[in-house]
This record gives sequence, C-alpha cells and structure tokens, in this order.
Amino acid sequence: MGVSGGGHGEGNPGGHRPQGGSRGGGFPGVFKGGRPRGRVREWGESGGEGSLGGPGWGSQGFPGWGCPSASPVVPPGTSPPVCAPPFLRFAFSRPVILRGVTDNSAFRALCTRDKLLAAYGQRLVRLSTANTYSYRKVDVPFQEYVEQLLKPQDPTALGSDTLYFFGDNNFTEWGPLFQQYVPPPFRIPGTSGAYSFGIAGSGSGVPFHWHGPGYSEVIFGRKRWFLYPPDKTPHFHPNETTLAWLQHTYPTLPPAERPLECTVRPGEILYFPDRWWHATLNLDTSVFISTFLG
Ligand SMILES: O=C(O)CCC(=O)C(=O)O
Repeated sequence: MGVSGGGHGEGNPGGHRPQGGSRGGGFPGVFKGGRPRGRVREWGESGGEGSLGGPGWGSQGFPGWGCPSASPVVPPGTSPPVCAPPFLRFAFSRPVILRGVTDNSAFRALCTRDKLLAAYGQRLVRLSTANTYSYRKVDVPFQEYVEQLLKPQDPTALGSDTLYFFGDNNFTEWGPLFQQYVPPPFRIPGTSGAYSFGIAGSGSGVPFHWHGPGYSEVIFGRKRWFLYPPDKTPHFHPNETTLAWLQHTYPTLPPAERPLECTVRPGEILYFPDRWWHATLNLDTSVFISTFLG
C-alpha cells in the first residue's frame, strides 16, 4: 500500500478533529448505560492481547467492554492478499475488526513514553480541538504535551476547549518512526493510505464526524468506538466531547437508536467504511494510528 502522511476529515461536515489527555490509569465509571445496539464484527485470529497500556503510558480502566472472540478467517501466520475478496465483501458496507493481520510489535517498542520523549521531546506537535468542527490548532513541544497536557479528560470541558494530538503530523521529523509501522495489508482498489498518529489521555476522544474509509489501530491502550451508518445521523452536539455525550446522551437513547460499538486493543485494527459516522473514546492513555484510504 502506498502510504503517505496526511490527515483525515475530507467530506466531513466541517472538518472535524480531535482533543487532549495524559498519563494515568483508565477512565473510570462512564459505562453505566444500557446495552449497545450491536457490536462491530470481527475478522481474523480469535482472542486478543488485552489492554496494553504499556510502559509509561498508563494502563487499563474498564473490564468487560471488549468484543467477543471471532473465528479465524485468515489463518495465523499467512499473508493475506492485498485485495482479499473477504475484505472487499465488507469494505463498502460495514465496519469490521481485523485481528492478527499485521505484527506491529517493533513499532510498539518505539512508541513507549520514554522512547518517544527521547526522540521527539523537543519537536513541536500540532494539537487540534476535540469538537466536530475543529479549526483551532495549537503547536507545543511534544515534551510539554506529554508532561503537562496529556491528562484524563475533564468531563465538564467543551470540545472547543479540549486539545487532542491526532493527525497534522510532521512526516519529515517523525518519518523514521512511521516507516516502522506496518499498515493493514488490505486496500480498496485505487486508493492509497495516509497516516494520522496520535496520543491522548483516558476519557478523551473525537466526537461524531464522518469522512472516507480507513483503519484505526491502537498501539498502547484501548479505544472505544461508536459508529452509525451514513444514513443514520447520530444525536450529538458538535461541541460536546465524546465523554460528555456518553454521560448525557447515550443513556437516553432507545435501543434502536444506539450505535454499533466495539473496543479496539493492541493487535486489533478497526476498519471503518466510507461516510460512516463515528466517535471515539480512549479508555486508557492511548497511542494510536489511523490509515485513511483515499
Ligand atoms: O483515534 C481517534 O481518536 C480518532 C480517530 C478518528 O476519528 C478518525 O480516524 O477519523
């Protein structure tokens, strides 16, 4: 797959973008609501690695919100073809979790807190506000982001007052790191991939938005996803954080209005199809990378 640096956000209703967070354990006490409407299907090896909060990035919060195991479709140890027919069967219709299709343990070893601080501490990173229509950008040294801004989400903060490190990456400075990332091997014919890399605190996330298809992989931590098909606009306020939406709106949704949900852990990759609405919530301090197909 040809992969370049790049952002997401084309085609979304305004050009969303994310928010901010820090070290520490998982985010407690937000999943008290009813049952989700459905879970995202899984494809690949069964089982999972559990939470890899990882050295220095904090660790887990919530037990019991993982996706159930799936039957293997791609046998462990085989190399699936780039345009594997099973991938194309769902690529245009539904999100899926892929398991066991890549090994990013070498990349993960480079993404510990200490390694990233040593390599990039003095470099500037660009933060975006965590609202659906995210235009404000703030540049800070990576070390300042990690040591001062990377905190658990304030549940009372507005999206426009919450900074998130995701995307807007400097691919010259961070190129040597991103070259170690193994992207998902499947692609939609005619597309290439563009990476967005991020690190964010527990309880942080991006509120509902949509754009083109792509993948999201968690390197450390766990990420909860909420998804709706393109024809089902979610109930949300564009300046409300995912955490606030989860606390205030989610519990009021009748079962038929609930999103598809899943938790993505290290070793798993979520594929989201074109124009699907989605919101994210980092259950732990998380390191993550998306590959946008366009
Ligand atoms: O990983 C995240 O928190 C944001 C991901 C996202 O919304 C996206 O890839 O479009």
